[in-house]
Amino acid sequence: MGKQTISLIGVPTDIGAGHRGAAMGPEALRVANLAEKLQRRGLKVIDRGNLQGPLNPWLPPEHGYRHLDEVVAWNTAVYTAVHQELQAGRLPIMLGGDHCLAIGSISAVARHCHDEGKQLRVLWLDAHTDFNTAQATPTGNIHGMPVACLCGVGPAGLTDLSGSTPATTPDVFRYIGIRSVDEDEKRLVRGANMQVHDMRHIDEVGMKRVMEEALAGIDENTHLHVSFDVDFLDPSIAPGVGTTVRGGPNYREAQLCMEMLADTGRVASLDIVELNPAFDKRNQTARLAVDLVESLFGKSTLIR
Ligand code: EXY
Ligand code: MN
Ligand code: MN
Ligand code: MN
Repeated sequence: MGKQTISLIGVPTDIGAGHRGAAMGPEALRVANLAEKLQRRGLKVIDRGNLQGPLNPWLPPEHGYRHLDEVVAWNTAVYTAVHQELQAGRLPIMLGGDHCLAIGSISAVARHCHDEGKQLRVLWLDAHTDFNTAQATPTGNIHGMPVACLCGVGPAGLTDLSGSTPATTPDVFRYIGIRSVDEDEKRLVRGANMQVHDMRHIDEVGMKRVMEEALAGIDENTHLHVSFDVDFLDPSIAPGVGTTVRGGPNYREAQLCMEMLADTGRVASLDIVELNPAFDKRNQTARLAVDLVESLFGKSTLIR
């Protein structure tokens, strides 16, 4: 296979989040030289610039959702942009923005996989399971709901983006790094029989075995999508997120996770979400995210 062309799609909004600032994520990743670092790896990179959508009105939830109309508008734009890049044979990287935007990106990936007869596997790197519903959510923030929406549980405008509902099913997801799940959400995650590699499991068996488990069953027909919520990382190395939860993967654990994903050769789309420069120090979290993404695209410390 020849070298891939990567498309960067900026999505500057915090419309689904509980803190303002993730709208500045795309520019922080550009300032941290994301495109240049990937180009230095021999990849072709096209920066598509930023999508546009409604401003954040910063209102309380209605019927269990905050800013539902605006979230639908942003995700519709993400769906169209990501799908277009996939259809053209390019590898889209969606630069969030908050994690609600993965509804649009993964709906596009699911549609593409369905049309191409590919098997989809989604690696969800996150402190949270993002499996809430309007009834279960303690906040109404839709960035806590994308996985549920992708599995068909949520409002019509978010569950039907791909043209068929559900966009995908619980069995395609592998959660890595989980350490904060709401009580009602836990019941939903268990009920859907989701595969959860939580921090306790990483502590007990190590990142290597966790990644082997999460990648089991993939083959040459698999489209691997990585949804990288930066709050996956331990806050001591990644303070630039709105929803820090202590006890996350350290630098080497995160690198090994990315390196093992790269080794598969099957990564075909990526979200980088929840980076919040308003909480960051000297753009260090953006620079760390870029460092990890370089590893996801093959940078290695190996000399053999
Ligand atoms: N579970 C909480 C909620 O639903 O409000 C927190 C969700 C945080 C979601 C972050 C982005 O991963
Ligand atoms: Mn394709
Ligand atoms: Mn998330
Ligand atoms: Mn999270």
